[in-house]
Amino acid sequence: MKPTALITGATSGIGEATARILAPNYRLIITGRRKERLDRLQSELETEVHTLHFDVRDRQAVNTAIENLPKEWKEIDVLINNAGNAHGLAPIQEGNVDDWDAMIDINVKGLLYVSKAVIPGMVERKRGHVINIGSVAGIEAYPNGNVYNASKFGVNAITQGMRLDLNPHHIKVSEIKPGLVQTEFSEVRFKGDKEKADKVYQGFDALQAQDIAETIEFILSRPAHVNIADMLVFPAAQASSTMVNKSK
Ligand code: NDP
Ligand code: 8X3
Repeated sequence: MKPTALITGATSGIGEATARILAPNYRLIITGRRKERLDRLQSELETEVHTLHFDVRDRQAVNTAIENLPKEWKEIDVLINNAGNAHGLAPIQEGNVDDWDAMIDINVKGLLYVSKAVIPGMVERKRGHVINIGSVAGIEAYPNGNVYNASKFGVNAITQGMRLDLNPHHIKVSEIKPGLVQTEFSEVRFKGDKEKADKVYQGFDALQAQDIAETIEFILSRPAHVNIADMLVFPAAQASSTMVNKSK
């Protein structure tokens, strides 16, 4: 039987592309809040798919969904903690506290809730692989990024901690830190302002979700004795959080 991978945030961007690329070799548990998108993706993927519909901020909903997985879906081999977003882009003194709550609650606490629901089973089985989607924003702050940066620095710290704590249990832990990827990310950050979002990716060739999905596939396809612990992936035009060559 194919191994089972659970992907959070599979309704768009990196998570959706990852589901599509893993489908030939994995059974998939795909999760997100937008149920109709999960249903559509399920109908398009040529593998066994189970959908779970929850907000990662809702600890009870996360636990209930994962505890009540049908028996044949309980053994999760791969967890891809991808769900997340930026909300707003403002100097610290002008930041919207609801945006701050959303970023900490989704990107940090949501990742922890899903991990806590899935990892104990991996420990019991003494096998598994956790891939956390961090960001260049988690190793280098940028102007107005403040709390989004904090959330991704948090993901970086959690990944390092997971790798130490899960080492005795034969569980691999990896982090991918993408630079600028053209997804729904900026539309969410700018609260649906598509024009503003599109500007982020003008003047250079941004990464596409497929590029990150391919790195996930690469990490998962290494032999059992290899763990790609950490990967920083930029578009060729990007040199740092703040330096992008937009002269195209
Ligand atoms: P998208 O906005 O396209 O996708 C975000 C995904 O996260 C969606 O499937 C969304 O599903 C899910 N999600 C968001 N909030 C919640 C929530 N509260 N509960 C459950 N699911 C949620 O963005 P990306 O694909 O770009 O983002 C994926 C990850 O990559 C994020 O962690 C992001 O921080 C990270 N990243 C993105 C970069 C970029 O430039 N795009 C660069 C570096 C890292 P739904 O709305 O249906 O719940
Ligand atoms: C997403 C990349 O630079 O917009 O994490 O923060 S950035």
